[in-house]
Amino acid sequence: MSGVGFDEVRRFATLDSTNRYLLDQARQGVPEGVVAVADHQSAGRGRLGRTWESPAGSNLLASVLLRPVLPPAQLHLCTAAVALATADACAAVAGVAPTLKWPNDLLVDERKLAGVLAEVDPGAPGGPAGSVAVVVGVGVNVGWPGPPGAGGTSLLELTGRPVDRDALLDALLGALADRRTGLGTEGGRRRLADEWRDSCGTLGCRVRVELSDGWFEGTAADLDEVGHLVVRTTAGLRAVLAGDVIHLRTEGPGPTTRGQPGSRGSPGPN
Ligand code: BT5
Repeated sequence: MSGVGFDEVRRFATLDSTNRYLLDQARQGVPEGVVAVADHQSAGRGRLGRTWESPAGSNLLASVLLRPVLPPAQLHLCTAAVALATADACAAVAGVAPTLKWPNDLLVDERKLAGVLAEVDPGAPGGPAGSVAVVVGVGVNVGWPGPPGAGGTSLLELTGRPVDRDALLDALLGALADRRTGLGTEGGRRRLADEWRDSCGTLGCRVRVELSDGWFEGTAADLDEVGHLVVRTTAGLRAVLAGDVIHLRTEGPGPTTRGQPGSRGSPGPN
């Protein structure tokens, strides 16, 4: 394993969740940079209580423990750092260049290749003063495209050949090293936000934003300097801190893309 700065990769045949495992480790004070990888998860986590599925031995399931010193409003950038590193790794190892869908998906032709989940424990001991423990997990569909009906794809499906999961992890950790350092400086965070903006396929799309208490539609206009999505609505610009985004279509000429009517959002605009 050559990922600079990630010296300890803990490998497991089965875990309930690599995120859960590393959050527990964080509470026990393990240092930042520890990586957990599992061949199989019995209770893989998605966002908002959803599950992440993957048959044993088919996909990359990994989490890293970060302990950045950064303003709480900028914690989104940890997700960005891992998503960008994952996209780089897919390009380097498989020749596949996904776009990022805000806030946490990697897509190829609107199909989900990978998902990122960041979980925070502000009270976990062991980091530098002012730091917060953030576990960022990523599931990359290497050989299995996700459950039927979920709209996923895999590197195998996209390239027609098997892709080595260890090589992918190695490339991911290598691509994360500088970005991880950048999380600790203002300039580094600005660069990350810029990179995220450049890679974010959500910008320019007509979107439906599902929040815990409703939904609204608009056009994704920008990512602000801390990674919040700025949506233009008929009532003006609105920043979204957290939520699910559905790409309805690209504004202007261009193909219609996936439109999945929300099944979870409560009815009515927010
Ligand atoms: C995510 O959630 O996309 C975050 C996924 C993070 C998984 C990693 S694996 C390593 C680490 N340890 C964990 O326990 N988790 C992280 P979300 O946006 O909520 O997407 C979840 C939804 O995607 C599910 O409700 C399914 O509809 C769908 N789904 C489940 N498994 C999938 C897969 N392998 N590929 C594509 N879609 C999937």
